[in-house]
Amino acid sequence: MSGQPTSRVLLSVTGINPRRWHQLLSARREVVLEPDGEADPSITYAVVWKQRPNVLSKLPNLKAIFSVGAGVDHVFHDPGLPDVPIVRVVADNLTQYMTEYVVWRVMDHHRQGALYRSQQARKVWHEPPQRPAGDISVGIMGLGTLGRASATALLSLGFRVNGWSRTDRPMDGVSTYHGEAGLVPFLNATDILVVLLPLTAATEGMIDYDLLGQLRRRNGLGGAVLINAGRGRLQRDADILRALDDGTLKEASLDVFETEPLPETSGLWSHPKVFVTPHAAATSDPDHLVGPMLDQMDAFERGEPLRDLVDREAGY
Ligand code: NDP
Ligand code: OXD
Repeated sequence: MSGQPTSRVLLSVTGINPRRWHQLLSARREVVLEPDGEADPSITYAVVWKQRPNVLSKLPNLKAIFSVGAGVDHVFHDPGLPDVPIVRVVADNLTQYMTEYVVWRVMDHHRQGALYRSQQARKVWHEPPQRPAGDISVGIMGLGTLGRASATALLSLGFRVNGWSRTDRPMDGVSTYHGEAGLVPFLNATDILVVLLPLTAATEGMIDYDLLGQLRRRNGLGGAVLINAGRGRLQRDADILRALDDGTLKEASLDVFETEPLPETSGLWSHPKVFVTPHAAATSDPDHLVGPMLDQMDAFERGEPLRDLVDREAGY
């Protein structure tokens, strides 16, 4: 870096261990671990996960913010967020993890994992009827990077796939719907709902009792299923419990929750129809993500445009 003006990276993360991120970023850039670096004019990039509010706004020469996650709601929490480009994670490795999670959970519901686990606990030898994947429609809310990869994998397994997005996103083999007008027709044609939406002002709280009531329940599964790996605040936890208890929902797989970690008092932990994972569907792995982040910083300094930019207006 000798001969060049110093261009340092601020690492500001909450709730994740910064050690590996720090180590890998430091291989090619000088890194300042927040709370150091306040108002430091040599900092030009910030790498963040739930950054401490009002820290970025004090950096006079900040040029871009890199989110450690694909979702960026955590970046927008900051009331003093400076008006610089925000880059989010779009990476094969993360997409693969999410695709695996979606396929795993869809297959488990489709192949009646909950029933077999309960039968095994009671030493019951009983074979329920089987049905082909083609009898089941999986509806993916959020047909973006992760939704499209999941749709491709599910199609290859023989499921019927529906997709819902904000704008029109045609996809071969998928019945696509978009916008407010497309929502109810999409839900009415869906047996297993997979939520891969970002958390924005438009999507917050939308997975509620009324929405779940629109899913198709008279189907080969014997009920409607919810899988949410998007964000917890898209859903109303209490509405999910109500829907499970009155049969509006047959089962749910939840990776994300209104409050994380999921409080011990939540009825979701011990509900027999719920499968809980701790926001672990697709981990941001620094060994896969730091290299491309550093490459982007280098390319930006050569005058190339940044990729995977967040649309601040849309909020994702
Ligand atoms: P993308 O931005 O690629 O896709 C988002 C999709 O949601 C797009 O299809 C978009 O529509 C759609 N969408 C956004 N707002 C609305 C709306 N108001 N109405 C209808 N559709 C809407 O994001 P990714 O696929 O990369 O990631 C999705 C989310 O997954 C992340 O935001 C994050 O919250 C979550 N995530 C969770 C992880 C976990 O471990 N649980 C890991 C990684 C991500 P359009 O195509 O028209 O823009
Ligand atoms: C993400 C996440 O947004 O891990 O990438 O939740």
